[in-house]
Amino acid sequence: MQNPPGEEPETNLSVTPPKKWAAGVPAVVHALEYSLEQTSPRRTGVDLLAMNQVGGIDCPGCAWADPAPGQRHRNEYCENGAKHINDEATKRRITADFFREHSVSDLAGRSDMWLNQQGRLTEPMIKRQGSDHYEPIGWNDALGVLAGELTSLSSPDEAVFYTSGRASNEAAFLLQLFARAYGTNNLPDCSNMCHESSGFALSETLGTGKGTVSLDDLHHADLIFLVGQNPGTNHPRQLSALEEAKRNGARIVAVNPLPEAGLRRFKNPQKPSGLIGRGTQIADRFLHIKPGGDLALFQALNRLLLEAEDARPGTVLDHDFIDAHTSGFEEFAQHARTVDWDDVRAATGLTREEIEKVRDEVLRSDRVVVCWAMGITQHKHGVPTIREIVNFMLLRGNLGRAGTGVCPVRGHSNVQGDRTMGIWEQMPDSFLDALREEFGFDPPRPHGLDSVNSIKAMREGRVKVFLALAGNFVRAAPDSEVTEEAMRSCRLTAHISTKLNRSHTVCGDTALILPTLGRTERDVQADGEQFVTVENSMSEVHTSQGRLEPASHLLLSEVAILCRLARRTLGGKPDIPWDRFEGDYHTIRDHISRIVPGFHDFNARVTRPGGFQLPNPVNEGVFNTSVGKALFTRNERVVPKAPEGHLLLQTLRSHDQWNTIPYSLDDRYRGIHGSRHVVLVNPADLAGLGLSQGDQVDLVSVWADGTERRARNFEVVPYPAAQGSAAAYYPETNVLVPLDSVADISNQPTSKGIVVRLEPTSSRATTSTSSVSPAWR
Ligand SMILES: Nc1nc2c(c(=O)[nH]1)N[C@H]1C(S)=C(S)[C@@H](COP(=O)(O)OP(=O)(O)OC[C@H]3O[C@@H](n4cnc5c(=O)[nH]c(N)nc54)[C@H](O)[C@@H]3O)O[C@H]1N2
Ligand SMILES: Nc1nc2c(c(=O)[nH]1)N[C@H]1C(S)=C(S)[C@@H](COP(=O)(O)OP(=O)(O)OC[C@H]3O[C@@H](n4cnc5c(=O)[nH]c(N)nc54)[C@H](O)[C@@H]3O)O[C@H]1N2
Ligand code: SF4
Ligand SMILES: [Mo]
Repeated sequence: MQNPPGEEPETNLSVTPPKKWAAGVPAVVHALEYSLEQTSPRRTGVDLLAMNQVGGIDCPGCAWADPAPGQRHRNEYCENGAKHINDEATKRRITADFFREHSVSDLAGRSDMWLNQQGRLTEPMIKRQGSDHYEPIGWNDALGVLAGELTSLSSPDEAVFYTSGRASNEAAFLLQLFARAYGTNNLPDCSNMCHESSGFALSETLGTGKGTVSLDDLHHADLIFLVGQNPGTNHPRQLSALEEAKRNGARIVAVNPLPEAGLRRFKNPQKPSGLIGRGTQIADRFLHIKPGGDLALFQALNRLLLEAEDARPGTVLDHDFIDAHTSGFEEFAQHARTVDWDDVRAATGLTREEIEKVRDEVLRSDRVVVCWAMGITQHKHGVPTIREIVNFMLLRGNLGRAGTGVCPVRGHSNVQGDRTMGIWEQMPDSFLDALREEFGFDPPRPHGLDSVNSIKAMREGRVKVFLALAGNFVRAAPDSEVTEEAMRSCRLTAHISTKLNRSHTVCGDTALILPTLGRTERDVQADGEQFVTVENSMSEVHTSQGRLEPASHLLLSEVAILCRLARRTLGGKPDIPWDRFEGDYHTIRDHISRIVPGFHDFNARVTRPGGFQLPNPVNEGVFNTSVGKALFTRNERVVPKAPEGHLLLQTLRSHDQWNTIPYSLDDRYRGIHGSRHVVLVNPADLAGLGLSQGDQVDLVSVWADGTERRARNFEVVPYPAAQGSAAAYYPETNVLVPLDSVADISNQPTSKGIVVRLEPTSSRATTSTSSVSPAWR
């Protein structure tokens, strides 16, 4: 039996015990293996030493912050950063011959991994209506086709402009400027599927959508929570910060349905002791929580803190802070006292004693930081969960002081910067007013379409043109079959990309591939060599400058593509100096400095070593909420439940993938080798379901409207997942997430917490052979 298109047909699973530590010698060796295979050693060496250094290349991986300039290591990167950069710097090339050989239908049957491994895109290509092949096209003609479609639409709202978080600030700013000058706020982005819940919850309660901590705060916290986050795999250098915090005496509480390797021990590859020693223990306490139980956990902790205050008045809560800076305490407290311990137990799977021990940790700690990521945001109740975390922080004034704060750990290297630059379908009037002042046109005011609503609009024929600045929309989005049908119903789909992916193969009547420079490459324009800028998870803005020769002389920079497209489409109205923008990126930054708060003297400040940090109002005691104070909120209780015989599935990343792109079929830290078609389930659940290790199952999700969705041929792996839960890899399981299954308020797809049943596959997959050893010892 074949796996569906986009997925590896051949698998050969073997399972070893999950690792109990992350990032030591094997991590480094593994990255080098990947580099040597994809690039020449010389090229690799040049790239890696420039990575995350002052004046060098910002790692195109995650958004973790760099240490202060004087404190950086010679090798300031992790295994994954090395893999990401080498994936871009590969020597392999996709030329016109490749597309002559492979039809679009052929490519649509290939796996994500295969498509990515074909190398860098080198020249613009078009698939014309009725044809099944991409063919070469000149830049002028390609942009002419796109501009022609855009100008022929009956309304600008019939186009959407998607952005993925690897785009630079300059490119992101230009894309939103172009879209708004053209007449639409349809600016969906990967953030709609990532930290949207964080943005909504934090803006409402604290008046800023961004995290409030710096690396220094983490280093000096007494207690750090890691909730719904897998730093060993997804933010490896966070482990160095946690190691430093522990050296300074911090304690760490990890909350996760999986005992991830990076939450246990860290062997620092940048230190001699990291190579041979036992490493640093990361979590002092591990809460093996049920998926979606975090809201109940923080509600329980908040109740315990209120009761501790009752027992010893004046010693637990920060009354000065609450009185001066918050609103809604009484209503919140009244509600919090009604938390029911049976509900908490049912929602979290944790005992009251376990939670009381965490309360004691909190009471011993003057400075607390809470970090979170997709394990929180991608639930239906992601927004209330984050609000409840904010309640928890407000109670003891753990905001705005050194060593305290909230830390939504961002994914893509510049996802936060793209938002700052205006990539959002709901930018506030203050930003739109500033655009009007600066450029003299009236940006549209009605909110545009986010990712989920874009798919709905495409499906219903309301959107006809899709342009993506980076990313792999059809694989990142939920409900894969629905999304693919929506993309195929467009008149034109176009992608500004570095590498081939499935979104190029699931296309509209006409499709364009617009190949672009990557971060690693020199970007030379009319006024000389350019750099771009990015913002990390801690709101630090700095430069990134590529050093390699471009993969092809036909590549244009993202900025150049957008400027030329804008000129062709808008024909000089409004009067925006696109030519000057293309020739010299300083001119773009000049405009940004007058539009985006915190960016004054942008060009001067960003070229200082380490760049500059954007101010966070919370750290200045300012809460720009509806009432001018931080808000306590009352959040309804949620006890996530799967019906009898079902499990709550989370879709997550392996150690060897970058979002929609698997680099290999292995997940070393979890002990999975040779296949991604696995489902990790607690042995007790397996026993209850009459399943055992190595069984082949289909994952069947059941949605409220009675429809079912199926992901075929997964091999069962017993794993220490919290009882009642299951885990399987994204994007293979996106097919299971209904388009309507979104988080309340944020409209973010619920990629965690999907109700599924495991149905034995009728005939065993003939392509799969297993040599399975127990995963859990
Ligand atoms: N190597 C690598 N690095 C990456 C990426 C990548 O694909 N590969 N992607 C980048 C991007 S865009 C992002 S957004 C980040 C994502 O970073 P993460 O959020 O760490 O990514 P996920 O793999 O989705 O893992 C979610 C974690 O939350 C846990 N979890 C799931 N459900 C729950 C729950 O209900 N409660 C709690 N407490 N925990 C839960 C899972 O077990 C897992 O450990 O990583 C970035 N970095
Ligand atoms: N089920 C499920 N779905 C999820 C998630 C999940 O946890 N579970 N996570 C969600 C999250 S957090 C995110 S962020 C999204 C990710 O969604 P996306 O950001 O859309 O996906 P990526 O896989 O990061 O995109 C990879 C592609 O980006 C292009 N690219 C890479 N570098 C560059 C560059 O420098 N310039 C340009 N122009 N293109 C470039 C390449 O062509 C590459 O193929 O997926 C979301 N979807
Ligand atoms: S932690 Fe993130 S930013 Fe740092 S080197 Fe690794 S992937 Fe790159
Ligand atoms: Mo993300």
